[in-house]
Amino acid sequence: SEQSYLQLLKYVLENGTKKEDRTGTGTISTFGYQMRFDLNEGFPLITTKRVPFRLIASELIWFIQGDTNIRYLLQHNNNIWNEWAFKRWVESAAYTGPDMTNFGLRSQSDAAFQSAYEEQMELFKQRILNDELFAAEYGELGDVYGKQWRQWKTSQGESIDQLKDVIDTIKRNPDSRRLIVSAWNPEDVPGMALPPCHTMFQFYVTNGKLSCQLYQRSADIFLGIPFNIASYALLTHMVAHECGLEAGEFIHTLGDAHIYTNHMDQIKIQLSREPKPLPQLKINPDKKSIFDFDVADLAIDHYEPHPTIKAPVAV
Ligand code: THF
Repeated sequence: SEQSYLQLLKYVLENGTKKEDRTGTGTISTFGYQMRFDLNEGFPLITTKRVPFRLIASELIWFIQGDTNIRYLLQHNNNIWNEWAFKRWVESAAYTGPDMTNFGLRSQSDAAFQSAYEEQMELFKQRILNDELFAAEYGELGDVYGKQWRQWKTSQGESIDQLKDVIDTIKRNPDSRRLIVSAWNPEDVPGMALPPCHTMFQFYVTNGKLSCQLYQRSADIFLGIPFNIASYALLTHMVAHECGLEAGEFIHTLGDAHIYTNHMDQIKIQLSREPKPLPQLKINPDKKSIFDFDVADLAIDHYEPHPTIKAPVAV
């Protein structure tokens, strides 16, 4: 239940040690942690703050389609990957606007810079939406999840559809202990803007129920984790739906589990709140294959969370 997540927040507040990080923001961090969510208790969308389900659904469908270009996300009014594409754009030779070096940190401390950044980001988004050639070049995030899940490159120049293969195996041989999808490709990692945080996941079938365990190497506990829990819970439900199984558990295993130091006030507010009952997931029963799903086929019922808590994302 949601308590597992709230306990994680408390655990890292109490046991975390100060640790510097790639983004320069600063964190308190612990190593190695596991949470379990029984998907029969309700859909694990956190209620102690509002978590936007439609962003989770459109991001997951984007992964499942094998798409790695933020254009699809922007067309669905989803801005969660913008910073990573924007970073590539402002670091490219073609960018001639004002200097955007280190925009993530600078926009938090410098109001004049922040308005210049917001203006450049808006121009960038409009160009991605309206200019197909620009989008093909600068909306592309490279070998992120969609690519590794659906078109893993082999040394023979072929491509492996890990997600389709794992679904086929669940149907044919549900007892398999090899129901794995890996996003971590050691050959690609040095050249990646953001090496995958969700390193690999494994499915498991017993008593007609499908469970999923994710190993996440790096976990942004306040902003990312509520998204990640809901996203993999949703994936588990969708794969179970296609395979004629019930959903079992989602097990979330974390490596470097950290709280950014600029999320502390937000976490105190969140921990002062009482969790509400978990909502229910509704999947369009007419859709059979997860590869045919659209955002409109997925909905959340009876979700009455506490209000949104805003926080800056570390880039
Ligand atoms: N980088 C960092 N620092 N944290 C992450 O969680 C993260 N992700 C993905 C890639 N890099 C990351 C991107 N996922 C939000 C949520 C998930 C993200 C990125 C950003 C976010 O800002 N959520 C806001 C709402 C945003 C909105 O409404 O537009 C929130 O309040 O939850 C790990 O998967």
